[in-house]
This record gives sequence, structure tokens and C-alpha cells, in this order.
Amino acid sequence: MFGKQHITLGEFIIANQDSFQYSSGELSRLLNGLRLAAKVVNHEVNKAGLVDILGEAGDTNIQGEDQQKLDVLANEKFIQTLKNREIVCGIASEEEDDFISINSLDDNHQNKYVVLIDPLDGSSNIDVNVSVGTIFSIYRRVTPVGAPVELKDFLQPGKNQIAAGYIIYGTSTMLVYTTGDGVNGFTLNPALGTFYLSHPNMQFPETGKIYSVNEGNYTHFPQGVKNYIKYCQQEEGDRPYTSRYIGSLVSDFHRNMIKGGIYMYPKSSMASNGKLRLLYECNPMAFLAEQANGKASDGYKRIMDIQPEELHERVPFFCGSKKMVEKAEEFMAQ
Ligand code: AHM
Ligand code: MG
Repeated sequence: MFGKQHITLGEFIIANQDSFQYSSGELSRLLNGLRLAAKVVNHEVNKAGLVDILGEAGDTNIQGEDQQKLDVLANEKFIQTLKNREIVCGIASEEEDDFISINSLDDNHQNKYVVLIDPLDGSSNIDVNVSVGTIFSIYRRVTPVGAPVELKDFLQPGKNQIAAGYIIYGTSTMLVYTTGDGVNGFTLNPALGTFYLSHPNMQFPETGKIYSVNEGNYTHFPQGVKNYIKYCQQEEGDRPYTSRYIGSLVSDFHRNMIKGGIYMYPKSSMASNGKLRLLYECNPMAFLAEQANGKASDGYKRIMDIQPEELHERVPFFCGSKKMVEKAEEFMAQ
């Protein structure tokens, strides 16, 4: 419909809103809010090396990790933008202990969507100038419109997501998202502050040659994962595969989606559910993966079928090219 060089994210959101079945105007406003916050955070991330903004903020988040200043800042920017625009009824963030209910008295809680967000994932990479990302996930509330949101609005299985995406602050900044109708990627032109459609209809190759896992934890992995890693390294057919691990989920996922590959964060004898959070990291990435012809699993079953029990729940994660994830599952099942 448009030449791909010329379509902006704003135009794309509007052009596609009619294909969305419910409250499309509201979803468009919400996506535009995220787009704005992404630009603000991008600006901060880009100047991280210039100003005295690095280092620990002094707080510890709910997972007991030290927060760096940019995590706090990104968290604030996203929450502020969504609150100010009164476009959601609730927000849950990886950086907040509890969900936030947006009490907009004027409209009597008419908003229908909740947002779950990991404002700055992979933030241990910031002070070494390696890519980081923001991950977001959007659901329709399950409680009735007109009342404050409840925990159950956030504890929905990933298959209920109506949109999800990420922003990657990399060599260029990109926003990649899905509303359940494929995955599209937009690259920021920093001179104009505008995102342009650069990667229409992104698809994981059916299979690939890259495996991404923190192999330092090898001895602590389940036998199935060890065997799969050995399989990746064996010389046979198109193997050995290449090992690439940035330690920044968004970046590892993005590369694997373009080139073909598998990302794994298995459970280990040190962490019985792995490290990644079901609601803020795995579900949105799983939705994107499935929409891009890939697959996401906990090693045995589909990520998006899991019924969450708590906001900060962790889950083992295997995600990427379909055939590779299936092969890893085969090894897990043995
Ligand atoms: P974070 O939410 O504290 O940033 O942790 C998530 C990150 C992922 O982006 C990355 O894939 C993983 O943690 C790396 O963990 P590890 O250093 O244990 O390999
Ligand atoms: Mg994270």
C-alpha cells in the first residue's frame, strides 16, 4: 500500500487499526504512547556514556538485584507517559513490586487495557556500551470496565495478549511489534525522531545455525540441555552451529529472528525456574516468535499456555526458529 521507505510508525498504526477487532482507537493511542516513551528512553540510553548517569541507583528491585540508574529512569518514563495520557487502566513493571492501578476518575476507569513492561532489559550491558531493550505486552482487562484493576487482570496466560513488542537500543534503535497479525519492525531516524517501517513482516527462518545460551552455567543444566548443546557442537550436516550470546534477550532474539537461531535460558541446579520472567520477558517474546513463524517453549510445553500464578514468576525459556526449538524439546523429553 505504501512504499516501505516512506511509511512511519504513526501512519502504520492508524492504517492498520481497523484490522483490529476491539477498541482499536484506544490501542492506537496506547501504541503511540509507547512510541513516545521509547524515543525519550532512547535519548537517555544514547547519552549514557556522556553524563554521570551510570552506576547503581542504590535501590534493589524485587528480585534482589541492584538497579542501575537507567533502569529506574526508563521505568519512570514509561509509567509516566502511560499515566499522563490515561490510556491504560493498569501497569505492571519488572521494576515494581506490585501492579499500578491507574485511577482516572474523569473517565471512571473506562480504559480496557493493561500493560506489562520490562523497561530496560539487559541493563548490566549499559556501562559497556552493549545493546539493551524494552519489552512490552498488552492485554484486555478481565475485570469489568468501570472498576479498578485487579491482580487477575495481569495474571493472564500469554495467549490472551493482544499486542507485544520490544524496542532495541542497538547500532540503530528499532521498535518491533505485533498485534497478532505478523511482526513488523521500524527503525528510528534519529535526526527526525521518526520511526520508519524498515522490516515488514519479519519471519524466523524455519531453522538456523546460531545457538544462544550462557554456557558458563553448563554443568548446572539439566541433562537434556547438555545433550542439545553437544548436538549443536557436533560436526554433522549443517553443524556445528555458531554460538552467539549477548546476554541481552532482546538483542539475542532480534539477531536470531533475522538470521535463524535458538535462544535458551534453561533451569539449572542454581535456579530452578531459570532467570527470565514469564510476564515481562517470555510471554511477549513468545507472542512475537509465534507471529514470526518461530516457537517458544519452556522445554516441554508452549510458553503462552502457562497460567501465571504471580507477577514476577520465572520460567525456563527456549525460543527461536521452529525446528531448532523442536529439536531442543526432543532432547528435553529423552
Ligand atoms: P534483567 O532483566 O535483569 O536485565 O535480566 C534479563 C537478562 C536477559 O536480557 C539476558 O538474556 C539474561 O538476563 C542474561 O542473563 P545471564 O547473565 O545469567 O546469562
Ligand atoms: Mg529483564
